[in-house]
Amino acid sequence: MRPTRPRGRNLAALAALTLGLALASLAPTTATAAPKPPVKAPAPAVVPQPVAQTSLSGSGFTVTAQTPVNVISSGDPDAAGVGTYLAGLLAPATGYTLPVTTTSQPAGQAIVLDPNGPADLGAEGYTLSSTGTGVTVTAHGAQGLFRGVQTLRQLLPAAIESTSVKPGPWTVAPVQISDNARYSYRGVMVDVARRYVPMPQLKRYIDQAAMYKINTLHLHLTDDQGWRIAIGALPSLTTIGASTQVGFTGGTDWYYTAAEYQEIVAYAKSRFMTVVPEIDGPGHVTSALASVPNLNCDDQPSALYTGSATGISLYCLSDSQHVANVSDFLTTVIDTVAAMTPGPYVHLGGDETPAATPAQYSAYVSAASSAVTAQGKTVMGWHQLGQSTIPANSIMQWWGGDGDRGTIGTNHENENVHFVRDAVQQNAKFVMSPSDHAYLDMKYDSSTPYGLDWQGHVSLSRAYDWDPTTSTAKLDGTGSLVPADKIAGVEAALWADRAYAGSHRPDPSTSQFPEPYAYAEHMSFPRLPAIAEIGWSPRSTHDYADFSRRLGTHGARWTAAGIEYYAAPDVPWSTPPSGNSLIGVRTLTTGGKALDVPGSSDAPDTQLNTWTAHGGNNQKWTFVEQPDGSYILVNVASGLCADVSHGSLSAGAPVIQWTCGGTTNQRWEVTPAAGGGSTLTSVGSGLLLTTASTADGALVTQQPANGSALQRWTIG
Ligand code: TNX
Repeated sequence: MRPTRPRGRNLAALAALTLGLALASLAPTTATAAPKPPVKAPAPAVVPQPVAQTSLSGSGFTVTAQTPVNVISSGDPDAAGVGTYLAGLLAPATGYTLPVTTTSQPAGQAIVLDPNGPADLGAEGYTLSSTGTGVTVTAHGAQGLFRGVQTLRQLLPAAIESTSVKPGPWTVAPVQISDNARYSYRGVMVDVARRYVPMPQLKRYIDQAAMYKINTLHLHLTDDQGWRIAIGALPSLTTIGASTQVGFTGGTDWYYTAAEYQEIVAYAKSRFMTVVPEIDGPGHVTSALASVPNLNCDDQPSALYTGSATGISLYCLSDSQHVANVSDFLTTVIDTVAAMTPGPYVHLGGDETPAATPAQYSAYVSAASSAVTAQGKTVMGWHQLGQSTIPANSIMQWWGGDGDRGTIGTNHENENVHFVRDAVQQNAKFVMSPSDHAYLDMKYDSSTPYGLDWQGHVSLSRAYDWDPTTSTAKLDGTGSLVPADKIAGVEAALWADRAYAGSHRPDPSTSQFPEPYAYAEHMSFPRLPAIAEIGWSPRSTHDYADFSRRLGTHGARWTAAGIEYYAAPDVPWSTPPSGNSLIGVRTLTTGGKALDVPGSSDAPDTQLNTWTAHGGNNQKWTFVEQPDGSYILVNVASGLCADVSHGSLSAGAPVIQWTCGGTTNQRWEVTPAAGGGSTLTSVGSGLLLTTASTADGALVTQQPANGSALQRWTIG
């Protein structure tokens, strides 16, 4: 027997887990059991975990088409907007248009949003009370109401996240909650430079992050591979600098116009999220060097860059004329960006500049930071920025990991440790993004189809298993470089150096570009909620077993919302598998020929065919049910998954085997077919698994439904 691979084991464990859950729900109850005590409803599964929560008796409050949303009058003009937002949130699944009114006299049987709570709730704290007679969220201002509304939505059934009308009933679990944020900065960074993210997808991601009380959106707007923000006085930055991204050239609209950027800022603000724009430098600047010749020492434009390397570029800072050029350039850019950014921060990057001398690096920091402070903004930067003089109150972003921590206090402390010490000496504050826990671009495990692994694999438990107060401490947790009172908060970072991989790369022969941002959802869910909980919840509630139990109920929410999450194998996902008998090892035959990996090949990208059925492992497929009820098909011989090549949406695209990732081009809906057998429809394309003929070696592709026997499979 060939050894089982880790990937195979994971999937087998997942299959066993989902099957186990299905069987448990079918287990008979014993007739002789003693009378049971009254069953208390399970504690609501809120993520991030609230500070204090008590389940109440009773059946809770049921929202109906007549339930009013009463916003209590206050001096805060944004409070009514939270009421409207809540009604909008509940509308798609309930089909209700709840009346929103501002009033000093709430009705009974209402959802009441009261922004007149005590000042000691702070900007984000709230209390929530849900009983049979209504739900009341109380806060000190609109922002706290908004955070409380995120909790309220999690007290409703998972189907509330559905984008189409569902039957209900819409009952809010009976509970008393008192809650507040541990840290005031809880961010997520999106690398729109390596991969441009179109507006609708960025807004969708903002909504997803807001659900977990993330309050800061850091946009990594510039890097070697692309410049994504229009600067009116420097049009070449977008005509030239925005024309590339990793793996692609020729873009004409891969950037945000000033109006679009302001639209993002406004959208984020409506979700009580602050935008932090990052203009990275003095490295990560090829897109600028290609657009503005006098930033180069020879005054010639650099070539554009579409690869995935880092540490490859530097502004010319080696003579006073070029320092002046860079300074003028940065002043123009930062003035423009700051004027469009209501939030207090501009992020100056500062990472990965192997070629910079200390003097060159300082020249950059000095020019860039004076431009920021001249606009009344606060400097943020990656922790390397601390090596230079930084303005008072700057915020440094720590991205080191255990490798750096291991050198603290030894006689070979590394430069990351030095830079942090330098910044602390300058009284800087810190946002913690330890790359071995909070980097959403790290693979979960070896089967993750995208991402990097320079910090190893970051499973869900690793994403959860850290604390900001020790993330710059020695490995034994003592001697934190950053004092606890200098920690502003946490940030998850969704870099996009490898946002495409293998079959997930859009098919260049079609116009299907860009593909939906499956990368963001697969890498962020479930890890972003883990980072969000670290930023919001008290350390005393930190408990992975409890977190994963609560989070397990969110899979059904994400499925309802259409979020393509990664079903981490150690989470008890409650989305019940349908109990469908297909789970397990199966064969697929049509006309006596079986779906087959030719030659028992181990190689990814091998096109599947059909061959006389012989019972070999290369004709056996493990069906693993997915949260949406579809299946992935894992070949027993190769451990690879049946996959529509390149995620193609075109008829005739080959069906190949590829590393399992659970993305939509690997999910198949099984439907009984008229005329016998079942069709397998690709969730990604809507086209059917089809063999070319009944001859041995006939190739398998996706095709539109045509009723042919070559699309009707017997699942044995
Ligand atoms: C390092 S950590 C970078 C980014 C890459 C990332 C990939 C840091 C501030 N810079 O340029 O995208 O690793 O994981």
